[in-house]
Amino acid sequence: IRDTIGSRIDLDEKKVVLPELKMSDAQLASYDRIYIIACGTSMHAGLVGKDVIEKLTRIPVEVAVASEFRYRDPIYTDKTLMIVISQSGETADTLAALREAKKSGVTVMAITNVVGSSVAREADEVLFTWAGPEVAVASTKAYTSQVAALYMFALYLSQIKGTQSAEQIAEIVDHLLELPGQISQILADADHVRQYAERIKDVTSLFFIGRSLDYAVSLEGSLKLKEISYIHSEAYAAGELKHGTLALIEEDVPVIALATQPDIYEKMVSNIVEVKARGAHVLGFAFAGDNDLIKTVDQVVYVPKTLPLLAPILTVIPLQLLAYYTSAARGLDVDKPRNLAKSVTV
Ligand code: F1P
Repeated sequence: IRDTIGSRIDLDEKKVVLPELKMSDAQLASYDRIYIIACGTSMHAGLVGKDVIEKLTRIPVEVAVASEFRYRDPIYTDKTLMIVISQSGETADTLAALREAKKSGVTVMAITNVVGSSVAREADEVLFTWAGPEVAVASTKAYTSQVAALYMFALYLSQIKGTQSAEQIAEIVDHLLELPGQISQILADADHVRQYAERIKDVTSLFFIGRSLDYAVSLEGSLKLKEISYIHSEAYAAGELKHGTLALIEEDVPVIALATQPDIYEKMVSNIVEVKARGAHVLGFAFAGDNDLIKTVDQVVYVPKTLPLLAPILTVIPLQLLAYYTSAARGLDVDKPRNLAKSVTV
C-alpha cells in the first residue's frame, strides 16, 4: 500500500491529492449516492469502502456483487456515481455491470490494478492501485491496496465537501503513513497465527464474527480460508448470531472474533460470551494494548494500534496469514487453489 497512498498524500499539507481524476471537484462533490460493484475479494474491499465513505462524507453507499447487480434495474440519477473494483480489470460480471451502467449514462470510476485492462479503458475515471503483479491466484495485496485506494477517495471527497476538518484529515493521514511499517511488524511476528493454523487444520467448519468494519474484514478472512484451505467457514455479523446461527456453535467449534471497534466493543464482548457459553474455542483479534479481551477469549492476536477506521488494513493481514498457514499445514498448493482462476472471465 506504500505505492497506493504514497503518490496521493501531500506530506506538507497532510491532505490527499487525486491528480488523476478528470472530473472537477464541483462535479465530484455533487454526487449524493454511490454504488460500489465488484466480485469476491474486491467486493469485500468495497464493504470497507462503504463504511469509510459513509462515515467521512455522509453520502449513502450501496455495495452489490456484480453478478447480481448486472441483472438489476437500479435507480440512477445524474447525482449517482458508480465505483467498480477489480484487481484484474477483466472479471466478466464486473465488466458487464460497468457496461450496463455506462448505457444508462452513469459516471463510472474504476479502482483497478491493471493499466490497459478493459475496466480501466471503459470507465470514465480510474484510480490505479499500483499493487504490482499479483502472482498468486487468491487476492491478498489486491485487497489491502483497494482498501487503501478507497481511503484516499473517501478522504479526498470529505476534503472537498468539507465534512471533515483539516485536523481530522491530518490525523487520519498520519496514521495511514504508519500502516506500511505496521504491516511489516505483523508479517515479522506471525508465530501465533502459524500455531493456530495447526490447531484448525483438520476442523470441518469454523466461524468469523465481527461488527461494523470488523464484520467486513471477517467476510474476507472467511473467503480467504475457503479459497485456499477448503475448510468451510462463515462470517457472521456478531449481532445476527442470535437469530439462528448460534445453534451451530458447539463444544470446541473455532470462532475467530474481531474486536477493534471501540464504539461497539462491549456488544462484541457479549457476543463472545454467548459463543463461549456454548463451548466455542475463541481466537480474538484486538489492538495492542487491549488487556481486556484476553479475559473473555482463549487466545488473542494483537495488531499494532491505529485508528479504528483504519483497522481493516491491519487485521486482514493475520487473517490472510491464517488462510496461508492452514492451507500449507494441509499440504495444499497455496498459490494454485482448486476451481479458482486469477480472473473469472466467463
Ligand atoms: C475478483 C475475484 C478475486 C479472487 C479470484 C477470482 O477478481 O473474485 O477476488 O481472489 O482472483 O476473482 P478481480 O475482479 O478483483 O480481478
